[in-house]
Amino acid sequence: MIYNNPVLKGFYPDPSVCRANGKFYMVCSSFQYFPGVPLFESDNLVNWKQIGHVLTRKSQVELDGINSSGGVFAPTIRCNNGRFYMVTTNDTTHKNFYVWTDDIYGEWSEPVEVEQGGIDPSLYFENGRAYFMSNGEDDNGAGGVTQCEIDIETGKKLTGSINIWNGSGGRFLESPHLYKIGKYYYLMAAEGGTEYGHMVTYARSESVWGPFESYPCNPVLTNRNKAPNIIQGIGHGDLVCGKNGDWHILCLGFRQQHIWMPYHNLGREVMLVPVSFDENGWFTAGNGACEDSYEIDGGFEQDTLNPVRFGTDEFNKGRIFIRHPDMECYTFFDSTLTLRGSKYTLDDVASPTFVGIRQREFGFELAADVKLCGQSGEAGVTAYMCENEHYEVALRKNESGCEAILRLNIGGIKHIQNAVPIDSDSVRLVMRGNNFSYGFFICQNGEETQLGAGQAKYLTSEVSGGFTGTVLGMYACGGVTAEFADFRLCYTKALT
Ligand code: 6LW
Repeated sequence: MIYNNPVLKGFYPDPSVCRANGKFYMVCSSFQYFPGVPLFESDNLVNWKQIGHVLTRKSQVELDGINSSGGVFAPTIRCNNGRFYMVTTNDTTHKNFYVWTDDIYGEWSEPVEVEQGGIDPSLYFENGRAYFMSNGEDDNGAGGVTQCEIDIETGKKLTGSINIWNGSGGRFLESPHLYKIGKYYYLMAAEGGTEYGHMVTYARSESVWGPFESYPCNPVLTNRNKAPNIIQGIGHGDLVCGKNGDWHILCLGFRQQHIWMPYHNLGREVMLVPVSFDENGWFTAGNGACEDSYEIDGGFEQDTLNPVRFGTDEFNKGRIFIRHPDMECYTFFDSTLTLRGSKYTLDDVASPTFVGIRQREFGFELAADVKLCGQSGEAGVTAYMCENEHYEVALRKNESGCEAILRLNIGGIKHIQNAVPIDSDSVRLVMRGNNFSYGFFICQNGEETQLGAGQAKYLTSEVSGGFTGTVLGMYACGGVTAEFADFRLCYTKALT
C-alpha cells in the first residue's frame, strides 16, 4: 500500500519513536506550549493517534517567562524492561532531564536531572546499563556527540562525559541516537541545521564507546538538493524496526507553501522513509531523499484529517496553552468553552488566556460563535506563530460598544486592518486558509462579511525565527469573559 508524507501533519518536530507492547510510540518537541511533549501511538508507523502528553504537570517543566521556541526541545522516547523514558532539554534553563512511566496511558514521573549539558539528549540501554548522550561538550570541552553512563534510578553520572563522534563535517551536529543492530552500534544524528540544509548522517562501531566510523556516503538522507520540491528540511530522525522486520527512519521535514514559495507556516512535520541494510552492514534511506509517498507492507488507513469540534479527541487531547495557564480562566464544557480574559494579550511573553490546536493543513476553515460579557476587552480566534507574529479576527468591547476587528501583527508592526461596528455582543468569527493566505470574516444573521486577509508567509520560521508552527486558537483578554460555541475546524485540500 502507498502512504503519503507527512505521516503526521502540523507542528510536531523532532520525532522520536520506540516500539513496545506490539505498538509504536512517538514523542515530539513542544517548546513554550503546555502540556509538553505530545505522545502518539501507532500500529503501523503510518497512522498516529495522540494518546496524551508527557509533561502534564507544572512541577515537571519550567515554562514561566520562557521565550517562544525556548523551553522543551527535542525529546527521545525509549522503553526498557517495560518502563518508558522520555528524555529532553529545557533549552531555556539549560537542563537535561528525563521522566518515566510504567503505564504509557498514565502520568509520568517527576523530572530526574542529568548533569551533562548540550541538547537533544538520548538514552541507550544494554545489559543493565544506561547510556546518556547529547550534543554538547565533553569533560575536556570538546564539542560533538558526548556520552556518559548514568544510574537510571537517580540520573547520576557513573562515568565522565566523553566525546564519541564529531559528525561528518556539517554544521549543527544534533539529535544523536544509538542503536545496536547485529554486531554494530549505529550512531545516527542530524547535521546542517534544521532549515533547508538539514540532513541525517551516521557512523558505526563495534563498541558502545567508539571509535565510530562514518558512513562513507553521508548524508544518508537529505532533501537539500531535491528541487523543485515541496518537502524540505529533512533531518532529525530516529531509526525504528517495523513489525515485519522492515527498517524505517521517522524524521522531520516541512512542506513549503509552494515549490516557488520557500516558507513553511505549518511548522516541521513527521515523515517516514524506508531503510535498507546492505551486505556490509551499512544502511541507506529511500534513495537518499524523502519522497512524497512510499509503499509499505501491511494495512493502514489513508490519511484523512477529521473535522475538529469541542469534545472531539483532537480538541481534547491536542489542545495546548501558551506557557503555564491559569486554569481558573478556562472552563471546558462538551459544547462550549468559556475563557476569562486577563491583563495579558497575545503580544506578551506570558500566558495569555488562549487555547489552540496545531494547524495541520494549508487549506482549512475555522469558525466559532463568540459572545462577550463584561465591560471592556476582546476575544476571538487567532492564527498564532508567536507573540510577534499572529493574526486574529475578534470582537472588541468598550464603553462605546462592540466592534469586530481584524488585527495583523508582524514583527514590531501591530496593525488593525479593519474594524466594523457590531450592534450586538455576539458574532460568528470565521477564518479560512489556503497555501498563501488567511482570510478573516464575520457572520451575522447568515450574512458573511470579509474583514481582510493576511499572508501566510509571515507566520513562518523564515520570518519569525524559531522552531514552532502555526497554532489555531481561541483567546480572550482584558475585562471580558467570552463564551465560544459551535467551534468547527475542517481541513480542505491544499492547492497544488
Ligand atoms: C532541536 C534540534 C533541531 O533541538 O531543532 O531539527 C532543534 N533539529 O535537534 C529544536 O527543535
